[in-house]
Parts: sequence; structure tokens; C-alpha cells
Amino acid sequence: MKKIDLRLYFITDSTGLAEPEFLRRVELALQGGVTILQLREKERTTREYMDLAEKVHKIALQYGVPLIIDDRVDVALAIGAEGVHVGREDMPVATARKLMGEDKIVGATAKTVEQALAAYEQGADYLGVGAIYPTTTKVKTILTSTETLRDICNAVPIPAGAIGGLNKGNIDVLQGIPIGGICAVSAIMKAEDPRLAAMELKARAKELGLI
Ligand code: TZP
Ligand code: MG
Repeated sequence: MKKIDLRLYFITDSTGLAEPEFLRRVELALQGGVTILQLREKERTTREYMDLAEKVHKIALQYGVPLIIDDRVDVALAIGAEGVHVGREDMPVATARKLMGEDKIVGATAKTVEQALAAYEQGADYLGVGAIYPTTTKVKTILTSTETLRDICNAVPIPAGAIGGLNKGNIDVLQGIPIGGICAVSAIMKAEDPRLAAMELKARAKELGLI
């Protein structure tokens, strides 16, 4: 099994940000201790997605942090990203794994133990589980209870990252659940200082014994 550091999983959202500001925020987050980064773009053409992914990848490489591309296996392969994340409406995990090869990271979304087991059996390296809290980020999701999160963590040998509305003020609900890490979009992306936000979220997660 691959060793994937999910402790602080930052998922980007470039909505409303000019590119230089977006890239600046991504770099600050990396400086703040993000351990894995996902580029998540919903409104871009393939060419635009690739261009941005190349720029983000260049920065992530400087920090030794793997870049995961949301949804698009073709974009991930084209720019040589470290992995891809597939959601419930994206390519099946088995297909993504086949296309990406054994060495790349394939992550999957799971909202039930059944989905988690299926994703693991199809070759997922990690899971994203949520939404734990309602989220302001544009996404089609439903809430996942902390009980389900716990059951998923106990059911599969791959790490699971908790996602959805999480911030330093509410991650205490995850205490005692054997998660691989915390995934966050807005808590970091929309913070006044993404570096400080990442540092504080990670410190709080450590303090609570979550990571
Ligand atoms: N999947 C489930 S919730 C979510 C995704 C992509 C968005 C999480 O964003 P935020 O801003 O951390 O609530
Ligand atoms: Mg998706």
C-alpha cells in the first residue's frame, strides 16, 4: 500500500480570484504545512484546467507536496500530476486506476461503508468522506455522520480524510475517530492568511490527537 500523507488535505477553489492571487494563496497554504493538495476546477475548459494545473504543480513540487487533480484523469496524466480524485459521478475508481497506473495516487469519495469497501477493492489509495458539516463550497453532496465516518475508517485499511465545513473551531467532533486527516477548502482558501489558517488547523488537529 502507498504511504499517503493525508493529515492536512487542501482542496482549492479559484472562484472569484484572479490567477496571481489564487497561486499566491496556494503557495501560502503550502508554506503553512499542507501535506496534500487538490486542484478542483469546475468551470474551466480542458486547456485552462491544464494551464492552471501546470502552474500549481510547479509550486507544489517546490514544497514536495503531491498534487491531485479533481475528476480529470486526462488532465492529471497530461501534466504529470501525482494523482486524481474521483467523486461519485466521475469515472469509476477501477477505470481511473487502470488509466493512471499502479504508481499514481487515486482517491475516491465515499459516503457509506459499502462505497468505501468498493472503492478500496477497485484500487483507491485514500478516501474523502463527508460532508461532515454543511459546506459553502459548490458541491453536490449530502451530510455524512461522524458514526459513518468512524465505521468507514474501521472498515478499510486505506486512510480516510474527513471533509465538509471543517475548520479549527469544529474539528473536535472528530476526536477519537481514526481518520487519516482533515480536508478543507474554504477554511484555508478564504482565510485572510492561508498560511496561518493552514498552520492553525494542523496545530489544532494535532492537539486533538486527530493527526
Ligand atoms: N466534498 C464534500 S464537502 C466538499 C467536497 C468537495 C467541499 C468542502 O469544502 P469546505 O469549504 O471545506 O466546506
Ligand atoms: Mg468530482
